[in-house]
Amino acid sequence: MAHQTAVPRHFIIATAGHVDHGKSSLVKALTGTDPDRLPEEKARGITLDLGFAHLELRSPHDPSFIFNIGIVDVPGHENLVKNMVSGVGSIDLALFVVAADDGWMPQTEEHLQIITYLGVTRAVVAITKTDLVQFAEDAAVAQIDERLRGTPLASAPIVKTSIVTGRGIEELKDTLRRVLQDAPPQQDIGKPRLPVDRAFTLPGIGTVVTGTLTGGTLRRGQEVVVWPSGKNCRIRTIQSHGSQVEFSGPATRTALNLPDLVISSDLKEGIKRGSIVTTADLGTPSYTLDVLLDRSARLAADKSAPVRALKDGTVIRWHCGSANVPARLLGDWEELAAGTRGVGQLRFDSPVFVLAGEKFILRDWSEQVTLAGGVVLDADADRKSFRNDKRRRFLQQRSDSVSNVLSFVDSQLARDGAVNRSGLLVKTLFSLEHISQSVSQRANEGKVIIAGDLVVEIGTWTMLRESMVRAIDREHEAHPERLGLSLSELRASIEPISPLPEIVHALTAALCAKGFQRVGTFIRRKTHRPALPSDLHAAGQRVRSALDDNPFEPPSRNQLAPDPLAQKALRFLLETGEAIEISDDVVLSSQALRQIIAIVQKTLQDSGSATTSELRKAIGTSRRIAVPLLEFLDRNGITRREGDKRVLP
Ligand SMILES: Nc1nc2c(ncn2[C@@H]2O[C@H](COP(=O)(O)OP(=O)(O)OP(=O)(O)O)[C@@H](O)[C@H]2O)c(=O)[nH]1
Ligand SMILES: [Mg+2]
Repeated sequence: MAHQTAVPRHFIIATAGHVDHGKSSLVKALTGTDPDRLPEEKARGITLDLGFAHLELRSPHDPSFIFNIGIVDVPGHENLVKNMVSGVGSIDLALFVVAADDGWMPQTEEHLQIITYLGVTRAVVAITKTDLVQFAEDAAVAQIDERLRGTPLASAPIVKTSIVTGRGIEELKDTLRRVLQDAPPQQDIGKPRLPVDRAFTLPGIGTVVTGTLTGGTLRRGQEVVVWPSGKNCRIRTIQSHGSQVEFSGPATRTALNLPDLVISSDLKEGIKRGSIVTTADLGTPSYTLDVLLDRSARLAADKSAPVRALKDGTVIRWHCGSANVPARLLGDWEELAAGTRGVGQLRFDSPVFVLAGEKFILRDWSEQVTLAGGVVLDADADRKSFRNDKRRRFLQQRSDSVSNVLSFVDSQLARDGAVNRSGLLVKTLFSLEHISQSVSQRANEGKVIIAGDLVVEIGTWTMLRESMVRAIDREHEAHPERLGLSLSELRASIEPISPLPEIVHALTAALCAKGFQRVGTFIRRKTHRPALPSDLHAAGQRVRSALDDNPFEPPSRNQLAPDPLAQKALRFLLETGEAIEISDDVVLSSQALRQIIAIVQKTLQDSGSATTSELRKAIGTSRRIAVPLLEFLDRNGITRREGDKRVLP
């Protein structure tokens, strides 16, 4: 038989259910660990804060297959829902607890809504305390079926249990195994985040934080950043389920020793519940999020309590991961009704670190009720463009497919036109590999152009290229005597549309590959031949003949071009290279310069070196020309000055 090694798969389970329904007792029966760890919890027999336990199960089909499960036990009390919410982010399965003698209660309902908002689709329902009822069991099952109908948890298996008789505990384990067998492991998208749910100090060890790691792997010795404080530190050690480990991956309860950090009641100063440990390459926190909100239709089902208003401008509490932060909500609606969805914006006084695609819960300011769930559409939203059409289209496109990477790429490019590839969708729940594949797909379809680090939407690319071509043609038409459009004017021609400097390079290169040409600092159509416009013809001829009459001894620049018309004509000859500017005052025809260079080179070859006066005689010109001319030749590397002589370089 082939040797099989056990492959642990990591999952996170959280309990859910009304106060006193037996959640913690069930966790203890499953794992042997009492999740109620605080003395006050033990004294009062109630869970106040999150508790944790570890359960290892083997697959029914393949005993070498190990489920390594972190269990988060949540409090059920109505005043402690805020603590419950901080324990159920990124869980794989909800262990939904309903006491047989009590049935469906308010926090059973509220917890169901919360885990549904957070996108949890797997659950196992445990009916507890069956030893206390004799005939009510089937009624409990029927009630649960009825309450779960139409929800993502409608097909959740129901197991009848009692911790007094031990009934159903093994069946519950079997059921968990069966459901988890089909659950996909949480993805490693290369973006590790650890929302801190506990932070404490151990003597001799220093600060330790715990949380449910998601999205990637953290290693011992790795440099991490803690938001929103922005403090950097190195992970000294990592523990998972009580053992030291080298690294920890997604869906793992993880404890990090971060000795350099201080625990602080102020998130901006240090670390505590609500902080997030991540890597520095994932960007920085934001003060503004664009979001899609979802209000459960079930809110309206409870006739005893009116549905809380969710108006544009409401101040609410935002719960995401372990964070619980006040925010102002702006909406594209008067009041978001139960059973509807709507796009809104959340504005924070202190920044939050979150990725687009992450789900969250909104609760009222006084922490009494759960108002809505939501998903982040843009983690770096802009307050100024809140009501503009481009943003609306962008958010609509994302709302329609919040987990589709292509839709995110498309919406980003439709809004921004051109983006830097390396920064594209960093603050989203997509891996760099998926983002890059999507960009390549769109490039193959001809929908985007990739130019270096730039990705440009094809419509934007075409529009920018056309406006560049128009600018060049306008220049050719207005100034046929010039070489073309200067590159700085070319840049200015598209700056109002796209300020990214790289795009000018990319577009210039594309133009030069097809029909255009760079000449020095100018760009022109290849077919463009600079020509003197008719009104400059006569002036041009006068300048040319003045240069040619006595080519080695032409008149000074002022005499050559005494009026604006002649100056324009001279500028044309200089730009096209027909004439060369030797100094401010001296201009030669390029033909004369070529002849002079030949004479100078021959003289220096023959005699090794020559003084200014010797060279002047050899050329046959005056001192007025010779001095600046030889300086010009020095500057251009044709001659070299040695004392009062010139030599070949
Ligand atoms: N008879 C009986 N009592 C149970 C059973 N399960 C739990 N209990 C009792 O119910 C009470 C509440 O149990 P817990 O496990 O603390 O309930 P909980 O859901 O964790 O409560 P909170 O965390 O405060 O919401 C305790 O006194 C338990 O002993 C059961 O199967 N049968
Ligand atoms: Mg409890």
